[in-house]
Amino acid sequence: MPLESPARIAKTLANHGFNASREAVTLLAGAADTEEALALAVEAAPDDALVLTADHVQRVLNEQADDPPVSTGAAHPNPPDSEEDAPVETKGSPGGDASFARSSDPERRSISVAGDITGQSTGTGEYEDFVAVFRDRYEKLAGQLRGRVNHRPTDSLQASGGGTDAGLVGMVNDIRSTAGGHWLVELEDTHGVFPCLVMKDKGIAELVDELLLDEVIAVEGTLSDDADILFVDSLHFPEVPRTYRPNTADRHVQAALVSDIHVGSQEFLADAWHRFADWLHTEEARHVEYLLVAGDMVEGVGVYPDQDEELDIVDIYEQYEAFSEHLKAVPGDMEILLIPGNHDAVRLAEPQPGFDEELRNIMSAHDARIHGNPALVDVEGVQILMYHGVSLDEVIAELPDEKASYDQPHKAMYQLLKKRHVAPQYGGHTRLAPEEKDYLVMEEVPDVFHTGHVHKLGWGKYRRVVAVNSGCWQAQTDFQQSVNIDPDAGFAPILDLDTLEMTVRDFS
Ligand code: D5M
Ligand code: FE
Ligand code: ZN
Repeated sequence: MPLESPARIAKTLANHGFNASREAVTLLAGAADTEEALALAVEAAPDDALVLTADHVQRVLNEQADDPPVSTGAAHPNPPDSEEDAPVETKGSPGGDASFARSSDPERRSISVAGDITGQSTGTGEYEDFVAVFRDRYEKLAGQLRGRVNHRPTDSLQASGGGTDAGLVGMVNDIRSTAGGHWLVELEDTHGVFPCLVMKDKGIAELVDELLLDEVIAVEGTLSDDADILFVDSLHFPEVPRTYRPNTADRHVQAALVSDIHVGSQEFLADAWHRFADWLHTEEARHVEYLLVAGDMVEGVGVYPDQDEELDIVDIYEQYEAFSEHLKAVPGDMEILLIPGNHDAVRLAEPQPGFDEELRNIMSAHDARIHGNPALVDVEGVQILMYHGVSLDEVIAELPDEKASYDQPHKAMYQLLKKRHVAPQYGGHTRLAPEEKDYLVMEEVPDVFHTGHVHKLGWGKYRRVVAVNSGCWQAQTDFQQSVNIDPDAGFAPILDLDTLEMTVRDFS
């Protein structure tokens, strides 16, 4: 049955607990994108509404008509998300001009951070801590999903009886293909596990491609005759609500979002970095008042096998001293915020705390703010989720190319937004530090999601949330050459905080 059929629309609405007026169903059936209109109408309807009226639907359709299509960056002269790999629009002009002041009086600036592990770590590495962190993840993400399905705990499903409709919210424990080519997804909640079968000929089978272990999803379907397996009809991710409207700053002000500087590596591009720093001193950059760095300040030591052969500075402290010198080239009247990455001298397991006292003292240039990875940074009202991005390697390895690839790193970021977790799958590339709570859950929808790590530049919008992966300042390493990673080095993404438009400056 096509989604546009009135019967299907009515059934979908009923699943969400709504009766619908005939006019509402007709309006939805006639919408340009019925699926989106239906989802929006359900989301926008008041919680206590029993009947979805034509009014509710009309309001949603009007809004849809007003909105530019998402994921294209609308008025952007050089559309992000385009398939071409020439995302850059402007060359930064060379040369410095120190004869002007930054646009604004520092009194108007505001920056604060939430969700930072720094100084809060309680984990002892014991088994109980793993139990606690996964329980917290489940509780938080299940809380986001519960309203959407009529769910039961795993241990009471069998009692509902064979053949009945049932729903379940659980953490993905196992994904297997069956001999017949279907998918068996085992979901776990705080009561136990339950097998869920996704038939290969169902439209939702392609969603199984997007699943990662340890993420939390909801499913609905019908129980088998013995009530020991659930045949899945629908599958839901925690998601960014389609109705989400990002926050913006009250004035024209910009932030440079960079990462992966890798000072200390022979491939660190000092010249490109200094062209960037010089540009920041020019009039053209007078609105760029914030510099956010999403990890890998330095190359580090012993991060990867044979890395020492490519080191320019072999001592880790000297690397940070050199980084601090390069940071001094940036104007002192900017606000600077740093979080660590996997090359930095903090624990590798996530969440990573900010640099310790000794390193802070070395990096004291310009009083940079130092936080953990991830960190939710509020810059003049805009919520910027900074995360270094090690899990992107995992998402790219596990998901099909069109959903996540090194050439379009922002699409891998969309998957994390959809799952509302920065590093869902535990045990591969991503190391998880057991803590009392899961700092890696996106409890709030960010307005901007800023990552690095994969050394590729890419940006786009996912349901109006800006996702930016910022490239790097390090030329291709031998390892990257051996696996054909061609890094985007020497670019600075600049974000307008009042409009959330992006411009990328080329200093390569
Ligand atoms: O990693 C930059 C990118 O390159 C990221 O996608 C991981 C990958 N990379 C780089 N070196 C290695 C080695 N030796 N093994 C596996 N993957 C690697 P970054 O950690 O930011 O330098
Ligand atoms: Fe890096
Ligand atoms: Zn990295």
